[in-house]
Amino acid sequence: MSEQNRNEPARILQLYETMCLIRAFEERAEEAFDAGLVNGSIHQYIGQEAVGTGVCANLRDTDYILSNHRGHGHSIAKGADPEAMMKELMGRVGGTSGAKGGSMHIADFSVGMLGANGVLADGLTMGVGAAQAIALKGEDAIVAVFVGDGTTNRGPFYEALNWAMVYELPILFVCENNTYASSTLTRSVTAGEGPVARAQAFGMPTFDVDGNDLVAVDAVAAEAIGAVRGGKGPQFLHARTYRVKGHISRDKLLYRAEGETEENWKREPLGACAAWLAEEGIAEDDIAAARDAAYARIDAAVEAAKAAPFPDASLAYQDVQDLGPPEIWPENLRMPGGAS
Ligand SMILES: Cc1ncc(C[n+]2csc(CCOP(=O)(O)OP(=O)(O)O)c2C)c(N)n1
Ligand SMILES: [Mg+2]
Repeated sequence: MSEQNRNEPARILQLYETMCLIRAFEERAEEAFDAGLVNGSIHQYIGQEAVGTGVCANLRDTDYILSNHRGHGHSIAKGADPEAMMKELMGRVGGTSGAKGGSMHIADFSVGMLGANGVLADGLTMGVGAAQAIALKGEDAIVAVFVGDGTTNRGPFYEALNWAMVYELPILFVCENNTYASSTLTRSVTAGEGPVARAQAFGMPTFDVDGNDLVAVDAVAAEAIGAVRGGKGPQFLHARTYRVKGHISRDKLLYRAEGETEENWKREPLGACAAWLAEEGIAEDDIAAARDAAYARIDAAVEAAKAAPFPDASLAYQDVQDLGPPEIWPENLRMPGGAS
């Protein structure tokens, strides 16, 4: 895409639709969770849609991403099929990970989505591994890794940044600073000046952006990704945003100040993007149509997931590694007749 096309309203309208797809997915996923259709827990991306969307809009199909526990939005933005994702959440046949992963282990290698991950910071080290593989094989691709603000207090964050710099790997680190780490205000447990200063300590070029502004994220991501692709080594993009929903869907937000959520809700990215599009001359009907199309697609995904069967129990051990020798498996994991 040429630089003139970057702020093209038609392009931003498409990205707005992607953000709506993510928003609709998260809302319907919560409804499905409340209805008892989803096991485990779900971490919603509501309020952060502009980050994943703006970054992935600048990646190629052949590029890779690594996600974290809050991975639905990253997956959709990279092109994963929301219907297969909803099936994964509900544990049905056709799920992205064969119904064995659930919300925190969505992966879709066909679109370069190498995996969400429940262990904080492990996406970073895996992303560095993927970037190292690209470098060794001489592939024309890059990796983007999404990491939360709280996770920058974990050791693997430093290992990952250090290794990436030492080997000048083709990787973009995207720090989504949504203000919280679970119920903790991240700044209250973080020494120093924060994620940007920490990345700079490794000599890594950094970018800082309003993560609720899709147009801004898109532009900054283009610059940062351009630098990675141009052989300038690892880059660090810090996106300031806010997690308007709870850490998990059942979080009652008791640790927040009165009015805090409402105040931040006024800055959520979809409304701001719709206003930008209207100012740029896109008809209200076209903006509404993009939103409606996204919700219709997700509603159909929910219906398809509900209608899909659960996998046959005989598949439980397929694709599962490292159970050890069958004789040490617990009784309830042994297959009838001793088959493995
Ligand atoms: C190694 C590890 N420690 C703790 C947890 C529990 N945990 C899950 S999410 C989370 C907070 C993460 O905060 P942040 O990195 O800011 O991401 P956010 O949830 O805000 O997107 C914690 C402590 C975990 N999953 N993995
Ligand atoms: Mg956070």
